Amino acid sequence: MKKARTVEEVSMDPAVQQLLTKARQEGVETAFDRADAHTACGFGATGVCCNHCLEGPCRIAPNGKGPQRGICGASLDTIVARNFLMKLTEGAAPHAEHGREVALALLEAAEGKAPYEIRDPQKLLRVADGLGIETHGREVNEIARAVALKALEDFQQQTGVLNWLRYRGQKKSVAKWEELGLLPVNAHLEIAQSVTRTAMGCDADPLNLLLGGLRMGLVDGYSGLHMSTDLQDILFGTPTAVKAEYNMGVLDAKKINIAVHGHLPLLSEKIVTWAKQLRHEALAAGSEGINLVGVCCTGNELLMRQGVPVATSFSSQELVIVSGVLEAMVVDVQCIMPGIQQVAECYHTEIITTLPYVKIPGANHVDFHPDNADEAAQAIVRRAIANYGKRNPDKVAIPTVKTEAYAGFSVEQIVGALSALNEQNPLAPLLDAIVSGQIRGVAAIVGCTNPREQQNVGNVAVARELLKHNVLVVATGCSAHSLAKHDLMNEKGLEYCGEGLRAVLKAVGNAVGMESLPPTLHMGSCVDNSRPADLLTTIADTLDVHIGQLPVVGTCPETHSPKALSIGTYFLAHGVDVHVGVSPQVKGSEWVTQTLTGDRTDEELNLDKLFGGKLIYETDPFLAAQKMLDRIDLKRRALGLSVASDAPQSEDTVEHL
Ligand code: NFS
Ligand code: SF4
Repeated sequence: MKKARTVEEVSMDPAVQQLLTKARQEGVETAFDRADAHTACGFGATGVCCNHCLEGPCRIAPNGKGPQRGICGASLDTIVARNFLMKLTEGAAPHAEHGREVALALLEAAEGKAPYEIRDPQKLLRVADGLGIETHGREVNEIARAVALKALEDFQQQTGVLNWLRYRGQKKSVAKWEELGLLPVNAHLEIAQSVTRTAMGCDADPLNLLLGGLRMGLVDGYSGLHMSTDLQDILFGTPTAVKAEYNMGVLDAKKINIAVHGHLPLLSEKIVTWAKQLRHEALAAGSEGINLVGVCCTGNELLMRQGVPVATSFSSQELVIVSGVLEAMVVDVQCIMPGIQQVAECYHTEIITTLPYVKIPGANHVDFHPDNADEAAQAIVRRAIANYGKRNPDKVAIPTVKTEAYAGFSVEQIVGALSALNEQNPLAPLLDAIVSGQIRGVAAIVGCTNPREQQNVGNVAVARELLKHNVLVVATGCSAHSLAKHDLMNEKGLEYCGEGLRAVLKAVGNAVGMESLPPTLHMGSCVDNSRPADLLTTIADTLDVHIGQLPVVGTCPETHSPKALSIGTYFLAHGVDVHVGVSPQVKGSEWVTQTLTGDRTDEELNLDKLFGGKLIYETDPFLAAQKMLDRIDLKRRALGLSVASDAPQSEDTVEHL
């Protein structure tokens, strides 16, 4: 058995360190302990194990020893590419389901069957317009219904192209995908076809399988990210800048604490409402009120629109319970560790599942549908109130750690702030700064934390290094939690920024009455990766270039989730370079690896040649940042822009733009 890591080796977050120490003292096992106990299987870790039929599992040793084909004759490259496609499908499917769930809720709301209202009618009009829906002289609910039906078409139509791709895709990229025959028809059809092509005896061509992976990236991007964000903004409001608190110190021993965890804001928005309305019941139970805290991306959704504080990110989700003050953890879908139930059983916390397709043995279930949203939310809040009396004071220990951080940077908010500098042409100040080199490029830090990795270290180190070199950093998902907790979303983090970047952040901040914009801009949850994508589309269209020509990168230093891979693939399809700091499990095939990383020297196609962007796999955050800066400079040169004097001259070239 491997040696257990110390709490400092597990996380750089002092609150996580304190609670993990407490958990270990109380004999409570968490994901960090299980990560120490597990040894990764070398075959699985390199993608060479095939389990797609009952003849197998077949595994191919990449060192050439033993059988070199599966029993069916599948080659090493086929097996690795097929496994990779399966991962991308597992990433795209939950995001597409997210889009569909929200579309259904919008439809029911518009038809008066679900208790939601349209909080941003202006966005509704813009989205309807973009989708080619007539808005003139029509009622809000009538337009909302038409938008919802257009969204649902993207899960039903048998011919054509995803409506959301036609609407949100950059025209130049769409033309490229069309030329390659990659345009998805409907998300469900594509996902079913993807599962079919990975089934035994179907697609065996590694290149075709990887192209199938790109389709999954597009499905994730348009039926998952863009659709979810657009419809959620319509229903719950488009985020504006908000100051909120992060980390375990947001728990309140005097109040009834409810953690909302998962991804869909459909239920959690209602819990916000009912936590306020049932306050008198909480007071009657002897508490000082109800305190809602967020975990993972539900946390991000509520943070962005409601300023609800965030307790923690993915890898430390169980530790919120270890504080001993959590009356209930409500979960919907995605990134919910089944382990929360074992931890909850050591305290008084009730785990409440809410979707019929996401249950956990031992947890209680309150069935949620948009039409019973109010009843479900009330029932959940009342359960939490009832649990307050069961709290064991001997087990209560809340770390005092918390940080203030800004969030709420939707594209609308960013453009709004920029227009304080230039009302006629809001993007001009940003573009001028990029052209002059004051801002060297833009990076989106996305993705997760991972119990096998030292929590926050990769996310924070990559961010600091990029900031130092004047890269404007935006962030989403759990990586945004890492940055917020370590002062990269408040004024303190400005010390990490290079001079040029700091001057721009201050100038824009001053124009909107702040001392400065924060060093990194929180753009939301993982589905909100649509927001940086929209920003890039706007910038590229203004400059009349392809998104892939812009000096921009995406990076997920600490990911655990296939969703991060499918989001990354979406950006790769645009020609954006994407760094991943955790192995994407393709190393077993040199062919697959080099096709993705653009390192193949033969005349055949690779990602870089096809789209002008490639996968960068690098576990060391400093080297990763250096490689990203290198690519940023390469793209600056190709655009004829100045390059910082400290930039190394790369031997790399941009192949296909
Ligand atoms: Ni994204 Fe959000 Fe967090 Fe990772 Fe999971 S919560 S959808 S997958 S772990 S960022
Ligand atoms: Fe083995 Fe082929 Fe079956 Fe995979 S599909 S388990 S390689 S026989």
